[in-house]
Amino acid sequence: MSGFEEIFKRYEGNPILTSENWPYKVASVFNPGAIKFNDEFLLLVRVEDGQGYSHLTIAKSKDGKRNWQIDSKPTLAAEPELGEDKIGLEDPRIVWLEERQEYIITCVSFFKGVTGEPPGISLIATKDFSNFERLGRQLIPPNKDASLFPKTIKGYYVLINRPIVEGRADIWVSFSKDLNFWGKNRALILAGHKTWDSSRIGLGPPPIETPEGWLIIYHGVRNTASGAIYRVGLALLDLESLEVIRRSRDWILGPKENYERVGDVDDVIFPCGAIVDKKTNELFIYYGAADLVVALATANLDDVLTYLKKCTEY
Ligand code: BMA
Repeated sequence: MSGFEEIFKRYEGNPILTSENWPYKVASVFNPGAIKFNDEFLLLVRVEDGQGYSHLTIAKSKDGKRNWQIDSKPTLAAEPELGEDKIGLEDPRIVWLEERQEYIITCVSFFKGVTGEPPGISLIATKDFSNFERLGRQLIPPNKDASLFPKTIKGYYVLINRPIVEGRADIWVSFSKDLNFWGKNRALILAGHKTWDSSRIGLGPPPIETPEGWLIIYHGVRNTASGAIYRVGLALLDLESLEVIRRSRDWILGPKENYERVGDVDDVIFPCGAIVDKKTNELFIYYGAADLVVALATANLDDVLTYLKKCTEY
C-alpha cells in the first residue's frame, strides 16, 4: 500500500510519541493538533486512558521531532457542566486567529443527555496554553473534523466541519460573525465515488494559506471487506470564494509502515496538525497512526503546491 506520489517523507524516528513516553499511565496517544508557540513546536495530543476515554495533553519540542516535554497531567478534559459527556475530548485542531489575537482550538466533544452521546464540536480559546476559555458547543450533532480558517473571510469567521447528512459524510463550511451563531452552511468537498475516499472524508489539519490558495489536507476512508482504510488527500481552495480549484485524484499518504498498519485500529493515518517552517518552507504533518501512536511526515510546501497544480481531474 505505498503512495503514488512520494512528496511526503516519513520522519526516520517515527513514531515520535507513544504511550511509553507519557509521564502518567495511558493506553494510547494519537491525532494531535499542532502549532508554533513561543518558537517551539506545540502538540495537543489526544490521549486515551485505560477506561477508553480521551483527554488532551500538551507536548513541546524545539525541533518538532525529538526531545518532547510532555505535561505531567491532562491539559484539557470534557466538562460535563458544559454539556460535554465524560467520554472525552478528541482530535483537536489549532489556529492562531489574528483578529482576536488568540489561539482557537476546535475539538470533538460528545453531547451529554442526547441518546447515543453523538459527537459534536467544541471551541476553546487560549492566549498562552495555560489558561483556557471554553466557548462552548457549535452546530448540531453529529458533527466532527472541524477547524476554523486562521483568518476571517469577507468579514466572517469560517468553520470547516463534517456533519452527517442523509448518511453522507462530506466536508462542509459554515460562517459566523461571533463564533457562536453559524449559518450559510454548504458542502465544500464531497466524498469520492467508488474511490479511496468514497466512504467518508473529513478535514485534517486547519487550512493553510498559500499564494496558490488554501491548502486542504484531508482524510478519506474506504470501507473494505477487512475494515476501513484511512488515507490522506489534498485540495486547494480559492482564497476568497473557497471554491475547489484543485484536488488530488490519488491519495498522497496511506498506511504502509507497521506502526500505521497495526494498532488499536489498523490501517489509519489521521492528521490533525500541520506546521510550516517559514525558514525552510518545510511542511510538517503530525498524524495519529493506527489510533495508537503519533507520527510525522514532511514535505517541501512548494513541491506540494506544484503537485497539486498538476492535478486537473479527480
Ligand atoms: C474517526 C475518528 C478518529 C479516529 C478514526 C479511526 O472516525 O474517530 O478519531 O482516529 O476514526 O479510528
